Amino acid sequence: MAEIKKTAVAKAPKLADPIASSIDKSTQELIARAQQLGIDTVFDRAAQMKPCAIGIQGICCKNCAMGPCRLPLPKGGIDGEDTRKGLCGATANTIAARNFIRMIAGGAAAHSDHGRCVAEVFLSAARKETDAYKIKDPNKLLAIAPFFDVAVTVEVDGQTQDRNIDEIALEVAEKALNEWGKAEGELRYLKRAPAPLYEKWTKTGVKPRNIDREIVEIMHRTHMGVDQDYKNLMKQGTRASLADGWGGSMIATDLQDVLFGTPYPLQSEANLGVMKEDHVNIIVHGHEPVLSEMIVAMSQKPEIIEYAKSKGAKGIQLGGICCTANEIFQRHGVPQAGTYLQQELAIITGACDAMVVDIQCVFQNLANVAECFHTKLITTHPIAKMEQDSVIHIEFDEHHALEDAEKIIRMAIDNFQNRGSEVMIPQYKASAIGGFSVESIQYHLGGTFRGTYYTLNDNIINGRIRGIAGVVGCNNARTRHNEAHIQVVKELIKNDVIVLTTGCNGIACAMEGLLTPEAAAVHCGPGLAEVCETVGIPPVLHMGSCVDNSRLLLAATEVVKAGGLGKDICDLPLAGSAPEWMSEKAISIGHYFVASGVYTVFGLHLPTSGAPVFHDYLSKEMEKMYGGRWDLEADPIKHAQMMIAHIDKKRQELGIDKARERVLMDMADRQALEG
Ligand code: SF4
Ligand code: MSK
Repeated sequence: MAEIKKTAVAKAPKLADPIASSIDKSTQELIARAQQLGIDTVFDRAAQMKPCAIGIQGICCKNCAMGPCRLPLPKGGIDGEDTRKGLCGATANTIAARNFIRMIAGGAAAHSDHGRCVAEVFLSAARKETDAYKIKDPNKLLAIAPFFDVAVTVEVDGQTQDRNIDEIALEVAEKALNEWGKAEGELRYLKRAPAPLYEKWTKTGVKPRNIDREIVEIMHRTHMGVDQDYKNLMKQGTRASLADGWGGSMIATDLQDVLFGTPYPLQSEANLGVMKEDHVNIIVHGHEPVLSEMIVAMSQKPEIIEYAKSKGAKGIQLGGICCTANEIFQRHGVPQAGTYLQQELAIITGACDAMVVDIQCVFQNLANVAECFHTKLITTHPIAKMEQDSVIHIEFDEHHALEDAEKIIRMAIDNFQNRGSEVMIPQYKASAIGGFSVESIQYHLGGTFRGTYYTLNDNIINGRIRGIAGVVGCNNARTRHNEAHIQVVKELIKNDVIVLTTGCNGIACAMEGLLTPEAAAVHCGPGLAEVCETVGIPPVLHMGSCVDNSRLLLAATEVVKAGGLGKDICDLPLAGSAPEWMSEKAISIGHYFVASGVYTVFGLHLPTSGAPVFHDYLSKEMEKMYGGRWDLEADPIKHAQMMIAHIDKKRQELGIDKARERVLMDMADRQALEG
């Protein structure tokens, strides 16, 4: 039996209230369980440490050693001229804008470096340097090749013939990798956007040149004494965020689909109740499917399952946390064990035999929690290690990927016998359907015969579907876990707005049972319920991980192409949301949504409130340039209503508001008849 070791919380005894910390029962039970065992979790730490009141407003600058310079808003706000300045004279607007675009740089770097890693693995696969990775979806490869100017056919003796798929793969791989550092030109994928949007980017001078350059330039411009005009700083922020959404993230999504398969709907389950007491439980956490795909493949091998049985387990149960969960859920139906805020709790079940992490959103405190149990915590990425000695580092390399995966899984299996008696797996889980890629939505809603999103558009035009919302993003321990996610989504679908989800919102919706067709009858307005029932889809469509927000951009583009709803993304009855955001990646995503024409509402707070002029620039002026703008609302119902008001405004501008009134009248008539 593993001995429970206690981590130090003695000096800060204030503990989180489990019920006030999360709407999810499994989370509540495990927070209480951790407290019983004397193990601190993020929820307790949030109760013990308040955020900095100045930093939260975005007006603390530490970009040189004369600072940090802190520019708090005077009590009662600014009356007259804003005279606040740092030692160098930097205004609140400059400081907030520099901080904001540094967040974009951090987020864009994270997504894009993930994309680069996938592109490198893809290149290895194309060069046949590895047996582990193969092209699983040649059709997707053929679909993206033209964007890289790679021919898919060849003329032989006056006849057009299909080109060898390996040759195409090699050329696409080399050209895709070139997008990170090419010396001239612009990102190739920008041309996938609707033409008017591309024109806006041209006119405002924000087309990214290559991915890395835009991120580096942010670090230069925000260095002490360089760019000191918030508008010019934001111009670079826009460039870098577009390099993320229409660059690094989009390439990551596409190449992952080519290598691992484009998602199509499949069924699974979500929440910590997916862990099984009599199985070897392996939790995969982080972001890059390059690793988790190999773990999934290896865990299904008969000899590995036999090995688990030889150690007394009934089998191997995989579960995902964060975006790794989304990646293996959408392609393999591997259950989602939980969202970002549940990572420590998966170990506190006492039944986690190994937690395998790669990059992004991984708590360093996992190591302290794992030390209290038998759990092996395994880091796998060369850029993401932990200082604690208890953490095992097994560096994952595409050239021996399957061997690495086997080593990790055997280590977990061997560890099964070391479990203590303190196993407590909360018995909560929900069914969930995932796998709604742009292609599979087209198949479900549009039909392949038209090859467009025509049926979706038709239902928007006739008013059964009021509009589309992209609801995405993280959890944040400063707000009740999953509450805003679920309230925003429920309010939207109640009002006939179909929801596209990614990231931890997708997992939260899965845990709440919203990713099932049956949820439509319970939670949706009559129009959306009717469409979901007819087509057999959930009202909330799970479109993948954080890099897969690029799927949302392309889905919106497909809606534009299908016709009848304007000529650009900003014309659509569409809004974006991140109700519980926390990461720099969320800011990058939020900004590429805005710069692509999407009205985007964030929950909690934005690090702009201390610089009202800069805040207004984001929330008002941006719309004049790109058709999208930022907004902020912490109250989930008001948040959703603001999105609905925007959707209604767009319906009115499109002249389709009357159609919806008629549909609602029909439903009222029908209800009156039924009554
Ligand atoms: Fe202060 Fe200016 Fe240095 Fe920032 S760059 S810390 S505002 S002196
Ligand atoms: S994992 S970035 S907490 S969505 Fe992509 Fe979740 Fe946010 Fe990480």
